[in-house]
Amino acid sequence: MWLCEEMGLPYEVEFIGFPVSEAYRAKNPLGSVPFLEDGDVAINESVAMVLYLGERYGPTPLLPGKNDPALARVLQMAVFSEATFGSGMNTLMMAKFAAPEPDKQNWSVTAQESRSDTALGLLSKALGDQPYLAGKGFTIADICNHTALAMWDGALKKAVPENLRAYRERCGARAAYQRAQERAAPKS
Ligand SMILES: N[C@@H](CCC(=O)N[C@@H](CS)C(=O)NCC(=O)O)C(=O)O
Repeated sequence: MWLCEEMGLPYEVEFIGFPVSEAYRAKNPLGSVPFLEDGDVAINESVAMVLYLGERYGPTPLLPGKNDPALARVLQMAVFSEATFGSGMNTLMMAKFAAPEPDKQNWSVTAQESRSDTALGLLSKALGDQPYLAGKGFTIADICNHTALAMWDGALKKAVPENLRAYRERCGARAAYQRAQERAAPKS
């Protein structure tokens, strides 16, 4: 949704409840969100979705072209957001909100927290004192990492280094993000 807003692409949002319906599971056997349908395309995995949309409906400055030196960094950090930083987020949220009390800080949870914390350190280092992960320009890598970061310091209430706190605010202040938020969770 955020990328569609950034690129000015029209889109429709379908809200689903959990547990998901059989009809939804028939489309997406994982039963997870997000899920993208675009003509004959029907895919899960948020990073694949933003790369697909950027490529299919670009060019866009949010996804550097093949000769742009920023391309490798954008791909690296987009994949990192889910494959490394975001990969433990479901486990940590289930431990925090659903696990029985004695299991909330068991060995696996503590190990995952440590791995996520190491990933957070890499994210902070990759950003450094730049405004965005690939430098001055906002890209798909920022959409992906802002989302994982919002789970880390939002739902999980974990600490973040100062540069990432300011980065989260900077990304979240974008008009496109605000519009997507409004459509995802209308205030009225
Ligand atoms: N790697 C996937 C993660 C998808 C995911 O775990 N989504 C969560 C919500 S943020 C979900 O649907 N959880 C419920 C479930 O898996 O049953 C992506 O980036 O799209």
